[in-house]
Amino acid sequence: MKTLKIAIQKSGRLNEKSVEILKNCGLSFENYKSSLITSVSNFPLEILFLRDDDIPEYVQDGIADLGIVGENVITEAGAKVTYLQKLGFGKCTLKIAVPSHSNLTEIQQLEGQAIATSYPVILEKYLRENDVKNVQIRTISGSVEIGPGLGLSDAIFDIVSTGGTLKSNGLKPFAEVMKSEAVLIGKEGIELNPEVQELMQRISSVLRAKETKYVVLNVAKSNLEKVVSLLPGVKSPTVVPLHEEGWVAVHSVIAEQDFWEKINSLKAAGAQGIVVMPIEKIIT
Ligand code: PRT
Ligand code: ZN
Repeated sequence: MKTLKIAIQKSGRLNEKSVEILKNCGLSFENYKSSLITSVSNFPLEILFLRDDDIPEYVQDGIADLGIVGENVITEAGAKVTYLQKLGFGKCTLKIAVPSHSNLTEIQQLEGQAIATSYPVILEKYLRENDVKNVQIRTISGSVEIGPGLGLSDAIFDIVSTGGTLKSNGLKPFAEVMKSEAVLIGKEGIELNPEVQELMQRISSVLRAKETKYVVLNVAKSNLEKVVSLLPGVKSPTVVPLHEEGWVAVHSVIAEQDFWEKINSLKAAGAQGIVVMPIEKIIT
């Protein structure tokens, strides 16, 4: 059996969730902060811990078979890799931001201005596609948001998630350029051998479980149809009789996303004693 290698971020925003997803896949490994490589004891896999910027090239060059990294980093590196799965964490948006007092309204008005960024490739492509000319792109490796305050640039192009950093530096979002999240990547033309497929299936089942909750509730038989019509379940809801005549318990799975709305409609339809539990995995 071939031992696969997967590259994940050593430390930083994606590290914890990357480790968590692999552990939730049932992979058993030591996660020492000092180690650069670790072996999984119950799956033919080695984990490489790297700077996120290095992950796309490692995968492109086949040093690692797989990687977990932000789409922004892959696009910036221009790496030729295959996207295998979106992972639902590390979500952010890359935006151009300008000083809060600025009255720019059109991106064409950025002509002749200086923009500070750590993502010159993505910015350059965006400006080219939108036919904005003569922009000076000032590439800096960090703390981009202080650029306008220091007189280094008129605007910035950076990652925004809550927007708090922009605000506290007297900036406001101006144009949204790219959305990003952590993805599982493989070498271009990666052979989807049984080990790779097994790992991808495990990741999918962990992600599916995360997006859903297990719900058990009691309902009078007279309200059963109304309640069941609100519940999809994996196939369809399970209905079991209660000891009390005329009552049943319904077991089902609901999406995390419309959780509160669903619970309120279930209550309105006559559901009682609603118990909600996390799901570890869903194998289909
Ligand atoms: O050391 P290494 O090179 O591995 O890590 P790094 O320092 O380059 O990256 P790291 O760990 O900061 O981020 C890794 C990845 O997380 C990024 O490439 C993105 O894909 C993703 N991500 C998600 C973010 C954010 N959200 C985020 N908010 N990366 C950075 N930020 C920063 C942003 O640069 C800005 O300074 O957070 C600030 C803005 O946050 P808000 O919430 O104030 O808007
Ligand atoms: Zn980095």
